[in-house]
Amino acid sequence: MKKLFILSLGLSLVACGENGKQAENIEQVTENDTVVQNSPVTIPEEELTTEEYEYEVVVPDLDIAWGMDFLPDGSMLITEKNGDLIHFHNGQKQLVKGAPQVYNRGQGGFLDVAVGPNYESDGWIYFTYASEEGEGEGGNTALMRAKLENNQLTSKEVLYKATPNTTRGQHFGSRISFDGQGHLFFSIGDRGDRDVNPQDLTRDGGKVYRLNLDGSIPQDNPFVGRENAVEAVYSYGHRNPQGMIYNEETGEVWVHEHGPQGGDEINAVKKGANYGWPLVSYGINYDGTSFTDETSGPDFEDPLYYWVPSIAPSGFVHVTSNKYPELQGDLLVGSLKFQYVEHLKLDGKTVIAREKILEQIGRVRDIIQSPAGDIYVSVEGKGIVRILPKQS
Ligand SMILES: [Ca+2]
Repeated sequence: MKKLFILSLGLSLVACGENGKQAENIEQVTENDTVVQNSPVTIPEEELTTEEYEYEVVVPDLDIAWGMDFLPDGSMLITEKNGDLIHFHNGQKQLVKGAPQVYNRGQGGFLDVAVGPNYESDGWIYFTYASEEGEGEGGNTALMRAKLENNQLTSKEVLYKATPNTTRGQHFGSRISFDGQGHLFFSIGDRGDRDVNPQDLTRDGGKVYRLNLDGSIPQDNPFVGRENAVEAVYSYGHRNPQGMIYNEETGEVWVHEHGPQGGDEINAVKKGANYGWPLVSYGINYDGTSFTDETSGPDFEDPLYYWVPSIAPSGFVHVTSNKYPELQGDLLVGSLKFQYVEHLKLDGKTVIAREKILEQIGRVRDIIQSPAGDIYVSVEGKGIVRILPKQS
């Protein structure tokens, strides 16, 4: 555990997780005006409140709509895990031709879609998916960009393909975000090989990656020039990030990631930082045994927030829209396991409350805010729904 320096008027909040571990949040404790420590927060299940929201189904009859994004004309691109790319336009679903060939196994398949930041001038759309491309049996996560012309993907370029291929079905990631400064971030999970991949900078998996929009490697990436390092890596020691946002207020990319049993995390991604998996964690193994006694350490970046028990997070939004005043400035996270959307109230970078919305809606796979400021949620077996703002 890191040492805490508690001085004069530091605001302290103590919360007990179900596993009996105690977390202290020392908010902006300072020593000679230097921020010393900001320990991770957890809020126990008993304090999770519920709030009712109405919703309407916008795109019905989808299987596992893994990712979605809006084009400038208000139409929507939707990835189905099985490999289908759907263009939802004027209330009609159209199957787009030329979608990437996906390795549909376990948690792998067609993953995220993100319309590029310069789409109106360059037409680029970005995709992540599990791919069998390259040597060896099985697959690994790939990033492609392409253009949409006459209901067909054209100008396809594979910008990244992780190696090696493996037949393991776990932890492909993956989400895509842009930082508004010409970079693309995407995630790849540890591929079910936790003791080999996440801590090894020469291997893919268990990482957050940063590329230029054309797929080239930014020369100021943290491991450029290090011998045998994967130079696209921006941060490491991650388990399986399936939610990613660019937080415009802090200028940071944030991810959430699945923990083992307990220990799902929200991390603010910092250049070159190690997020600790599997050396430190607030979780335990699924068989109840502990794989590490350490929750924190001097070489590791602490999470901003962690969940015990795990909610199995997928999809992540930082709400900037003023259509939902009670959500504005806060985070929304989908729960696959408990089948709701979690609203995390933020005070700066500190989570101060948890609220369950869309209770029992189904396994929540993705959440986005549309350019018009509406919030859309992808629910497995149901389709895509829009959360209706509360009438004042
Ligand atoms: Ca961690």
